[in-house]
Amino acid sequence: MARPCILVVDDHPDNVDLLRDRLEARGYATMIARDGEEALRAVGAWDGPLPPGSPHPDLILLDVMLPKVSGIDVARRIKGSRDVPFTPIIMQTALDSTESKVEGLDAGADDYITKPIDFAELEARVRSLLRIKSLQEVNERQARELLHISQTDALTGIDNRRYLEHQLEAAFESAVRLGTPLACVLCDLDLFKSVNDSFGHHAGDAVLRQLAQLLRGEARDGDRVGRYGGEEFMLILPGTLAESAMGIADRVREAVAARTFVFDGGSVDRTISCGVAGWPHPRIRNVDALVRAADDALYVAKETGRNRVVRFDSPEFVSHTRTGPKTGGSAAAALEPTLSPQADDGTPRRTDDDGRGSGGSRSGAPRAADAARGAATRA
Ligand code: GH3
Ligand code: MG
Ligand code: MG
Repeated sequence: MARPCILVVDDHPDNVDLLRDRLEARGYATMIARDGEEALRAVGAWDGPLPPGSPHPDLILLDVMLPKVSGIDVARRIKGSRDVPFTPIIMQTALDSTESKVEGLDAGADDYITKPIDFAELEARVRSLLRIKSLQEVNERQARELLHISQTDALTGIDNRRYLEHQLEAAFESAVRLGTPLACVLCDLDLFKSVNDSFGHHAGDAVLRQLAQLLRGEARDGDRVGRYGGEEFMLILPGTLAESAMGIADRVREAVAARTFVFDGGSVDRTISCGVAGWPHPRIRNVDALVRAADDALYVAKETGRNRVVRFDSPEFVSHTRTGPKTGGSAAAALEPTLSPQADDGTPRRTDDDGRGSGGSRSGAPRAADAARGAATRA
């Protein structure tokens, strides 16, 4: 392990020399700052964060009386800065100055030591704070890992449903605030059950993993791709009109159709169907309506033959909704609630939670709109 590095902040050259020599003799690396400004620069709290990879002290030994910026202000600024990782501060105070000890601790110092410095005591305090720092780092790493796990789909490694919904909420809010368009694409593997049935679950899992990577590869910076459930994936496309999203979804559809998915012991070709919806749209006033619209469009894509992209409210969508599907009769009933009159607050009113029926081939999987409606009910 690298030697811990201590930033000695003191304007008296004799003190600096003494502290540096003693600390280095005990195996610590040192950095020196001779005033408050230099100290703040050394940790990236003066004019912006340090460039990545710059040396950063593990602990700061800070004098109270300093030129330019006082030790108290240095402590306050370091502890108040989001750019500076947790760095313990030991304040050096005069023996008789209770006031500056209190002020230093209140400003964020983690400990203090009185002058003249007793080196055995200083070393013990340094060791103790470095222990706390490494525990803190373990905690932070674990928190980052937990956050990542809570946002990631375990099978495919892309965003999970919970995180997608969070991102979609944020994207929708931002679209409404800035008046920029937002598109949502739901993609569902066609006849995927037969992959499991013919080749086993491990083959199905491999297909899902490869599809996730393909979708991620097709996404642009700023887009989000996640697994919405089972064999259903969502693309969130900020700044994209539904019409442009149709082009993107069709490119993705073609890429999937051209792809052969491989697994242990074989390979299989599959296609996807996509439903596209976008804001602004007179009937899409919130995230639930957006997801429901994309899901209704996906349903029509399935009903009209699969390996297709359908946009919510397109002429094809409307005519299919009017005439009803050839099989099952479910789509018209399913769409009716979405297309029913708006509620007083302008949001589409869903009048029939069970109107979807079970015709068509999507009956086995929970529909995204159903889930979204469930979420809305819970909210
Ligand atoms: P459609 O074209 O109508 O979408 O037909 P489909 O066969 O894709 O749809 P269906 O809803 O009948 O079947 C979805 C299948 O997806 C059934 C389920 O076992 C499978 N599936 C869902 N999640 C996973 C998973 O994590 N791994 C594997 N291997 N299969 C999964
Ligand atoms: Mg499917
Ligand atoms: Mg499905």
